[in-house]
Amino acid sequence: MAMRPWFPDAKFGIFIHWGIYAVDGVQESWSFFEGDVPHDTYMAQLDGFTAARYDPRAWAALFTRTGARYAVLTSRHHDGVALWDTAHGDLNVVRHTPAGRDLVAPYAEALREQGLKVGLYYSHSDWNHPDYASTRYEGRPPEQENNPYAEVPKEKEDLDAWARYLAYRDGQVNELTTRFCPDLLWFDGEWERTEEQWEIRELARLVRAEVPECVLNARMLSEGDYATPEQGVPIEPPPGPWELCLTFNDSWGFQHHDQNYKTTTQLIRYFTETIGAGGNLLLSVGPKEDGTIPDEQVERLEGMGAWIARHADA
Ligand code: FUL
Repeated sequence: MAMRPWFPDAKFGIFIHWGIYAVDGVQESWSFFEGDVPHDTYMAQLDGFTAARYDPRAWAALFTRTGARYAVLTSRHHDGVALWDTAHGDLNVVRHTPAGRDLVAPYAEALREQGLKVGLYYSHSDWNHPDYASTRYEGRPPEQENNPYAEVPKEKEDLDAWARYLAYRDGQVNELTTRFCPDLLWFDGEWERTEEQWEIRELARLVRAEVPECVLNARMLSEGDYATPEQGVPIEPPPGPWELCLTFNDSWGFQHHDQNYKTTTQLIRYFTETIGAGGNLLLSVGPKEDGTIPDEQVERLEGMGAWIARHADA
């Protein structure tokens, strides 16, 4: 499929890692998966997620001032907590957090009002879903004990559970496409199964039937439109369209203890190096649980925006 023309020219997008992990400021999903935080403690963050000062119009205005042309919000990370009132599965912020409302629709509306393209991140994998056997399947070879990137072999899969899981995932993706009409879907978590197990072709068909113009990242495997290197400009840029995703500090989401911020100048250098090599930069903000973006990130975005505005016509 031909790449949508807006994407390779977009140059700058904002990633938004927002979820219950912002409550305690722990790593998104991985903190419980890797045992840094007990599962109960991680899930107890549901009670502290308020979205009390969530103002997506202010987000969109900020992103526009920075020169960004699109944003990508984590609608559901590997922890399985959906930010919208999904009818598939029980785990979402509407039912289980004080936020108590759909956070995706106002985001999509606010971005569109300001002419920004609407991207949604969605993880194929859900480490909290009862039908999702994570990589910790029984009989796993010892050398793969701590390797989250290992694929689950076909013979280890409970096929009924897997069919239910895929129906759940497809149901959620269908809600995302029909309700929010994303311009871009940023899939993730694909490394845990094969393309065939994920039924990627069928999923792409489902997406394309609703939003034929939607750009898909390469974590949709062979159906993806562009490559997604992380955290550094590749020495050899990928052959087709690509996008570098990058953190301000060392965290995708909000982690108050992480003050290892790149300077505005360093971020501008990432930006120029990326676009000079033909990619887009997708820089990840980590809003707090109340929906406000940390000052350190706002300041840097404003600084980048001023630089981009000065050089836009150069
Ligand atoms: C990865 C995820 O596992 C990280 O948590 C983060 O969302 C990054 C952008 O993609 O695959």
